[in-house]
Amino acid sequence: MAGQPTRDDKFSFGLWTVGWRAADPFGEPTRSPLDPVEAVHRLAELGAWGVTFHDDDLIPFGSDDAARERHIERFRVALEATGMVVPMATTNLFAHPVFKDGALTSNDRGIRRFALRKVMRNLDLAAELGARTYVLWGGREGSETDAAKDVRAALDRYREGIDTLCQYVLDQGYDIRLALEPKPNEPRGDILLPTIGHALAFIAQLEHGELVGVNPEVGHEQMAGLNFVHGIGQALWAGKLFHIDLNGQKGPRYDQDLVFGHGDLLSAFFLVDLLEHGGYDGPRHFDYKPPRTETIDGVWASAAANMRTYLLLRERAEAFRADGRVQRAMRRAGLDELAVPTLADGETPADLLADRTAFEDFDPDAAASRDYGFVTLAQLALEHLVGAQA
Ligand SMILES: [Mn+2]
Repeated sequence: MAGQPTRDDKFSFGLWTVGWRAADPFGEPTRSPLDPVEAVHRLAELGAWGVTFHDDDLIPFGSDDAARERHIERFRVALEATGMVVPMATTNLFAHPVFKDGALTSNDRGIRRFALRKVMRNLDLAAELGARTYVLWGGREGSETDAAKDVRAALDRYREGIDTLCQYVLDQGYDIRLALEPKPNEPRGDILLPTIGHALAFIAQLEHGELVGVNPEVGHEQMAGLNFVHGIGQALWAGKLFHIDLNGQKGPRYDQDLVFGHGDLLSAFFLVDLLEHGGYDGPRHFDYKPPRTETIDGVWASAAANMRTYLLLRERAEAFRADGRVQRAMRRAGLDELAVPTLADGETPADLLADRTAFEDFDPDAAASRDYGFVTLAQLALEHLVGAQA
């Protein structure tokens, strides 16, 4: 059975996850505030490796310089005492009413300049604490009506903002890369860069695109009805999976932020299989919300559940790949054949035209009669997932 999480598993949590007080649009908080220092200690005891934060999670908005330093110092002491690292940091560009029409793409130019300064200030702290990834979730970058936002101008401003931040990182010599986090809607009616695909296309237009990747979240893609495993596959293929937010979601509805695996479990299985075998070596970061029904005991139980679910799925994915029947089913399905280039080494379009076996003598009906056996393979995956093949 899967063991306890260790630092080598690279599990990390946002301070805002376990620290969520469970206020929702219809109800007041059900839990008391959680001291970030307590969060660091408890997460370390549970086997986590890292902790991440928005500037305002650590330093309440509007704190003066002296108070800011005190908050940072207490946090630093907790990190040193526990050995926890800060692999990623991010900016709260959504909570304060000033950001009600967005931050980097607000129609108000002064707000855009203030937002850039807020990010730059927290980038300094991120670098100081050793973070290598800086996430930008543009939750308020968007609109409720198409009359209110010129999307082309907004994307110009978004690009200008990200280019400016990249230039700042380069000027300061920080060893930090930026990661954009797509989401289709909520809190805005429609959010800019709604999916992994939109974000990748945007990154291709940047001046320093090499410094910018994505931080996809399970639930965000599933809110858009998309296949998260395919999205992660494309982000890996593009060399752009800089970070990942793991959680659970039950289809297209509001952003549920469930415990990892507590939504689409089969997708979670294939996701862990892909992360473990697809060359991703970054943090396994949980961005979830302990349900509003839970007390602080349930908060820690849910944090532990995220990590345990990941380890169980990793164990099942390894057993799946090691099973001889699975390997035979994969060959029958043609997975190895898909890895073979369609043209031979050095073959040109003219050579392909000259190859009669490719067309004139090709028998489509015979080829169409192939049985791929995908159902057998899918069932083997399911049986490994539920432990029937353990
Ligand atoms: Mn979410």
